[in-house]
Amino acid sequence: MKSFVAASLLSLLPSVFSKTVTYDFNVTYTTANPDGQFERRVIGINGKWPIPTIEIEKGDRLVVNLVNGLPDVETSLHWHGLFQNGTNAMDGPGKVTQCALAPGQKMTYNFTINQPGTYWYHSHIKGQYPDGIRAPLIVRDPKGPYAKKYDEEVVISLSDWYHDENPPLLAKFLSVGNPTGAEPVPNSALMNETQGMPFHVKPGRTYMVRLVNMAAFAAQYFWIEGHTMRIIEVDGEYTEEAEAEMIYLTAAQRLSFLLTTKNETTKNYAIVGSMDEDLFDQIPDGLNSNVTGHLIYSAARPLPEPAFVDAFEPFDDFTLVPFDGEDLWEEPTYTFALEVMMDNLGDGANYAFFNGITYVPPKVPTLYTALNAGNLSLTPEIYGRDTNPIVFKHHDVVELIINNNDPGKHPFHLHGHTFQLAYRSDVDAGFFNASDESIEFAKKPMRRDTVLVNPGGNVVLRFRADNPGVWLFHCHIEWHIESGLIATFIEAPDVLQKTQTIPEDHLAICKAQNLPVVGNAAANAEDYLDLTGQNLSPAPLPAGFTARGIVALVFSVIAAFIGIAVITLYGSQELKQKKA
Ligand SMILES: *[C@@H]1O[C@H](CO)[C@@H](O)[C@H](O)[C@H]1NC(C)=O
Ligand SMILES: *[C@@H]1O[C@H](CO)[C@@H](O)[C@H](O)[C@H]1NC(C)=O
Ligand SMILES: *[C@@H]1O[C@H](CO)[C@@H](O)[C@H](O)[C@H]1NC(C)=O
Ligand SMILES: *[C@@H]1O[C@H](CO)[C@@H](O)[C@H](O)[C@H]1NC(C)=O
Ligand SMILES: *[C@@H]1O[C@H](CO)[C@@H](O)[C@H](O)[C@H]1NC(C)=O
Ligand SMILES: *[C@@H]1O[C@H](CO)[C@@H](O)[C@H](O)[C@H]1NC(C)=O
Ligand SMILES: *[C@@H]1O[C@H](CO)[C@@H](O)[C@H](O)[C@H]1NC(C)=O
Ligand SMILES: *[C@@H]1O[C@H](CO)[C@@H](O)[C@H](O)[C@H]1NC(C)=O
Ligand SMILES: [Cu+2]
Repeated sequence: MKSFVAASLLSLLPSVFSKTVTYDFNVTYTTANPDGQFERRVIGINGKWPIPTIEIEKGDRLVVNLVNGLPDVETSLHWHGLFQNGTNAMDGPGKVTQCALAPGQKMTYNFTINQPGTYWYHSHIKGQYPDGIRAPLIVRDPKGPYAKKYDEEVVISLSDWYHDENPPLLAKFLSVGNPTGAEPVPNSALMNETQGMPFHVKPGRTYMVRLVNMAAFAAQYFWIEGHTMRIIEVDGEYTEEAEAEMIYLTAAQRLSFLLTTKNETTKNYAIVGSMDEDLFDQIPDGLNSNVTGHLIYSAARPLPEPAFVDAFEPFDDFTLVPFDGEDLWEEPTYTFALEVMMDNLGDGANYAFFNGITYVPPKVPTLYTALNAGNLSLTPEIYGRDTNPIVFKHHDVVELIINNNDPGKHPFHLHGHTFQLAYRSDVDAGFFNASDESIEFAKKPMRRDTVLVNPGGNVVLRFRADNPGVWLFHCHIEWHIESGLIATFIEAPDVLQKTQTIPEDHLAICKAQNLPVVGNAAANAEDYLDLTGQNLSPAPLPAGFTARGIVALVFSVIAAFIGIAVITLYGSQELKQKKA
């Protein structure tokens, strides 16, 4: 009897002690020079950059009172990796779960966090977070399985940095002048938003190091000279301990490891991050893809330069095993494939596609459509052709196959869930072949929310549709978000209608901008099946044009301009007129 009382008291403790952590954030411009090469305008919070790391404990409520103090552009915040289970409206992407905040507008994000682990938050408005509005979000777990195995914890972010602001880079990237879709290459790699980060350690101790890659584009290889890392978490999911000498972290991925320091303090060690140059179409002269920090045992001793490594041989995250030992979810009830492709459209620019569709935002945030569509909410068409809508029923076991028909690496991210990585092919394996019996799925697959897909390869992911809501699935290379590599998953909208509503201050954001809050993707609230006037991507290229043709064309237009090949001008005029 006594022990029963004690146990039930204990189970009450979390709710008794859970607290509300409140931040007041005014998004503002400021200046910074994180790589020591160039001072530029950045997007900060409350006049400061880097912006605050959010720290909270599992079970706590996070309240962020957000003001858009930028005079000229809109903003919103997304809490990367948090499931927002029951609070879909707090997820953050503009035109998906809310209207973006116009200059001067304010709203409150307010939700509880029941997941421990390493996360981050960033603006989810086109191309904005590379300009600085990104930081770690740490959910501590004093009762977690590894809590007693380390003495201290510390966060280290990895990122990339551009000297130019995103809007002009984007205009050049997504234009007829860049028909091959070459992504702007960062100027520098950063570690903790700086270079030369000092990490002072004590001998004979164990640290839990939380790594977060907040880059716009670059994945990084990461290692600490003379030390082994013991991986215990990826993207908020605990794993069985796994030893690694080198880690590969794509944009948006996180990973925690235990690091036991040496007993001697006679030497310091380089901590190295190295951007994956495979991602870059060309390596600009003078680019240093590396960033160095130091594990400092003794401030009196020298800080060594990193040694060169001959080959990058990082730990393969596919081999990780979840700490809870959960088996592969068998017998999917909903299986579908997304084919990744890059191609030009009629405006000559290079776009990214899932199954032939490049994402274009709807007129009404997709969540608002789902909540107001009655029993038509299960009909994908109402969400608009180019939002790439896919509807799941409650408790579906979803199997998502990604076939990468592109020679680039892509880190795909799902909002609202972690997924099991059942299978990942090698480079150039082609499309996933379900009848190939030599393919073996992981029996206890690692779960995470962002996964690397190899060039020309495929992955098979599984998750349960147990979180009613509207969740984006997209590549986390910011350039590819901008060129449309996004699909919209609408999960159990019928259940959503019975359980969730939109806070008044969110609706007020839209209303003050005269943006519709009901209706289908075309803002038609009378007839949800009539999509007349919906936002659509540019029309396809006229038959016979190829990316190469456009390169030749652009070149000849320049030539024509200087009076050599006047005739090709006709070609370019035709191209412009075909733009939808
Ligand atoms: C936010 O910052 C901007 C720019 O500094 C300032 O003009 C504005 O008054 C601030 N708003 C609030 C509510 O603090
Ligand atoms: C946050 O939401 C909770 C639960 O709905 C509510 O009690 C609380 O007042 C809200 N806080 C703010 C600052 O809006
Ligand atoms: C990295 O930056 C974060 C946020 O400012 C800080 O909490 C952390 O201690 C830094 N890490 C190291 C190793 O200094
Ligand atoms: C460091 O010292 C501790 C305690 O004396 C010992 O248990 C441990 O094995 C030593 N570690 C190394 C790497 O020598
Ligand atoms: C960056 O590090 C890699 C791996 O050690 C090395 O191959 C490369 O030369 C380094 N780059 C520079 C500019 O030092
Ligand atoms: C949807 O709801 C309408 C009106 O509430 C009803 O007439 C119609 O039969 C329903 N359709 C389906 C497919 O359930
Ligand atoms: C898929 O695998 C089956 C069985 O190995 C094989 O017969 C078939 O040719 C494969 N299909 C493709 C498109 O490779
Ligand atoms: C969401 O919460 C429900 C219980 O309310 C739970 O069954 C489900 O597993 C949760 N889903 C996620 C993704 O957290
Ligand atoms: Cu991509």
